[in-house]
Amino acid sequence: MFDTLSGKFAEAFKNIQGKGKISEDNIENAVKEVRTALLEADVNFKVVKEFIENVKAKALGEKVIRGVNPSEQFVKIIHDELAKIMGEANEEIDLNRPPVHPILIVGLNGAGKTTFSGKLALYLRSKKKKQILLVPADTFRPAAKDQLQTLAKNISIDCFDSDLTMHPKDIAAAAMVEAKKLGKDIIIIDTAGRLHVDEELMGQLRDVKRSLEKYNPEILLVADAMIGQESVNVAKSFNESVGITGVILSKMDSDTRGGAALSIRQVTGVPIRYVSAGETMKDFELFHPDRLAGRILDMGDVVSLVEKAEDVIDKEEAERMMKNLEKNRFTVDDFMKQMNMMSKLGSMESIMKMIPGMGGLLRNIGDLSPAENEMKKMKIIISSMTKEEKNNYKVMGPSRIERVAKGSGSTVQNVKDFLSKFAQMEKMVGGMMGMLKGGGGMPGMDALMGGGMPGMGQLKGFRQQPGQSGKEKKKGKKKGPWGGGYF
Ligand SMILES: Nc1nc2c(ncn2[C@@H]2O[C@H](COP(=O)(O)OP(=O)(O)OP(=O)(O)O)[C@@H](O)[C@H]2O)c(=O)[nH]1
Ligand SMILES: [Mg+2]
Repeated sequence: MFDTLSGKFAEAFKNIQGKGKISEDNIENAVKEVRTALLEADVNFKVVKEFIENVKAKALGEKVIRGVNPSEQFVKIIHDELAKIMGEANEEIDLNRPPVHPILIVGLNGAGKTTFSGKLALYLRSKKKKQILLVPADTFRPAAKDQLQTLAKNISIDCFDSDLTMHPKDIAAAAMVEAKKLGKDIIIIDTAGRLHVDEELMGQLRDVKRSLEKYNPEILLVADAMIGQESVNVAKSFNESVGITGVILSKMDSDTRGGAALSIRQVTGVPIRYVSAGETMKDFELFHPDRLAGRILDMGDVVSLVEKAEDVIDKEEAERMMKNLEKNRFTVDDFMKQMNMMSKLGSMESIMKMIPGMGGLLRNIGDLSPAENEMKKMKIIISSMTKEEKNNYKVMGPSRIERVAKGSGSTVQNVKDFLSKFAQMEKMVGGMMGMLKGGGGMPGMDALMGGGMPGMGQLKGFRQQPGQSGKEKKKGKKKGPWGGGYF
């Protein structure tokens, strides 16, 4: 997502690097490149035009701030304007409405309505402590009811047993009654999709909306980010014919150029509220324009990374590990648990993109899958080890090594390699803890990130790639606490 756009922006900013101050002359090329980058990302041309005018006006009106160089100033202007066109800050749905509050999910065929209905239900229950009833109301395609029921069962959320011979507006009314009886706070109504914006469907949705009018329903449009500009037109049509209160961008994990995210708010005036990014129920995020602008400009998104980490990291487990580390104990079992926590945060690539400056580095590296595969192989080897072995790998003699190799479908050499790498890591961890106790201070973020994350050692070989700044090259030579390059 946004990879090409980020790369193009980085190129554009080179135009002003090293310039004394921003002038009409020296920003001309940069602005031109920014414009092309946005158009190529499939951003609506009117949005681009306004964006460029605002950027120019701001850049030329900007006072020269002592100590801030022009290219940094320019990047800041672009950042703020990007956030502005996407809506500045997150606008979540109003959750303080009296129960039962209806949420209607609408959108084209296959946009991801049913999937999103499940994700939203799960989020509202686990984060907002709301009682939810899911309501299938797709009367065009009977199998849609089964799909929602199965999904609801998987996440243990109640699903209304809709009578599909009824009009969706009557289904909604019946569901409201049932929800009140069950003490629910919110009902999420999953509606039918059509291939194109179609008057019959629009009429039906208007009827449902009208029947719920007194409850002030939330009408959320699920827009497929993969179809770019087209999803902007869809949002416009739905808003004009039904009236929507929010947009959800779905399939943001796919190879989208970003046009939908950057245009919809500006074109329709309706806020983008959530992002659906993946097929599992947890691939759900609040839409934060400011953070997204940061990600697009390779500034990372540390706030989201920390929030995510707080969500998935088991605090007690982490504290137990820390205590062990203080006693200079670092076992294979600990290593496995750390790797599992990492995987819960997402793919290595998605984590790295949230770290400032890593986006550019990633573009040079290209593919992180070798490191990711290496991690998978290690996990398989570890899972073939016994508890005793995981607690003390030094008991691993030739016969145990052979058994683990067989059990994990790897070679004796693979297992030996893993053990020697682990021995190295253990030594490094010991060294790091000694340093901490000796008052040497925390190793810097760079050290932690450079070699501390399992799999990151893989990056070492790529650090000397052309196009990198001298600063990054120098950083690459530093060794992480676990030594880096242990793959
Ligand atoms: N990669 C990815 N796939 C998604 C996402 N959301 C939905 N999908 C997939 O897209 C397909 C359609 O999703 P549904 O949720 O059934 O879409 P829908 O809008 O309910 O479709 P209809 O009810 O037929 O109109 C399914 O294969 C989903 O797994 C997403 O955020 N990312
Ligand atoms: Mg559906």
